[in-house]
Amino acid sequence: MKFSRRQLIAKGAAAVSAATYIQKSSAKNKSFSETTLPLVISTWAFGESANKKALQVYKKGGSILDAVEQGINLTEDDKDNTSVGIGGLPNSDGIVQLDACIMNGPDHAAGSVMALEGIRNPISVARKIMDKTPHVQLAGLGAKKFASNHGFSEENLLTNESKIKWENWKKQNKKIKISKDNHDTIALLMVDANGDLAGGCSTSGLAFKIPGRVGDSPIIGGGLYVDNNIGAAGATGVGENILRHCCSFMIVEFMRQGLSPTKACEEVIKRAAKIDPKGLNLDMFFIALDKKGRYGAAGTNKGFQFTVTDENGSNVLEAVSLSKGDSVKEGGNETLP
Ligand code: SD4
Repeated sequence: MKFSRRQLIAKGAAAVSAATYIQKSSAKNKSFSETTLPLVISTWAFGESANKKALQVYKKGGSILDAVEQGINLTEDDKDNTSVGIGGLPNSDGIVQLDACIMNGPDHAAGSVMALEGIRNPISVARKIMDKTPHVQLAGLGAKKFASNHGFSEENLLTNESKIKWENWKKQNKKIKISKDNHDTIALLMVDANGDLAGGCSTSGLAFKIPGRVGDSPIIGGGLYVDNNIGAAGATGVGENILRHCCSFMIVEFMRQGLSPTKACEEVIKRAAKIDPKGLNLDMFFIALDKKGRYGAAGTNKGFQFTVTDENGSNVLEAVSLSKGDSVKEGGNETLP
């Protein structure tokens, strides 16, 4: 039997058990299905393999943090993804500079690395910073030295394909802009069976950026935020915009105020659009997950997909879009308690 979103609310879905929630699937997956904890959510459709890996690691006894890290490692190791890890598009000098951060809910610990060169797994370096130092963030050469001292091996991250794209960009003297082709940052959020949360975000940043430029992805509260009492949020899109509005932090704060994950993402976009001269032209996209396993997503434009995975499988869902004229899709399960 199918219920509309509002009917579900009216029917008091609060009766659903602590770890089981009904999910409204995307247009692609029209039927209702159950989701269980642990649950993983990540940006874009390619997040599916990272999500699956994260669940696998957790099921084998890894911590939620191990799950997040190793899930994201999979995307970082994928040379076909030109926005994350090896194969990432380089800066204007032709050098791949990576940004990442990781955050653990239970102890509110965080690690972050930015403008890291020559190391393919910045999320693991971020975790090492979190675990082994009194600091949260390391940048550039210091970060690289730290990584080398902790056993990370150095390699050339610029693949031939990315090099060709950079050379073409130079020839055409193109502007730095974000497009579907360079828009594949991974933010991954996980809630375990106890309701503990963790998250990570990893990117090569905007293609052909000015050397040393850092976006939102390694910034706690910008590209990622986790509050174990409430929920977690992650971002992809134009980091300059996401950063200026402290978006991931604000999403979690909106959830604290009682908004559903999807509504919290929408509200942040509306708030930013209201005060920003760019209005809705901010090119930013968010995923959010709360402690109970409710999830949602929204973006300034249509086309943003996110992937939700639990032990029953994965769903690639369409996020709500706030652009004028875009139809609003509901890819979240926030109708639940
Ligand atoms: C950045 N937010 O560095 C990243 C870019 C991105 O998919 O999300 N690309 O601004």
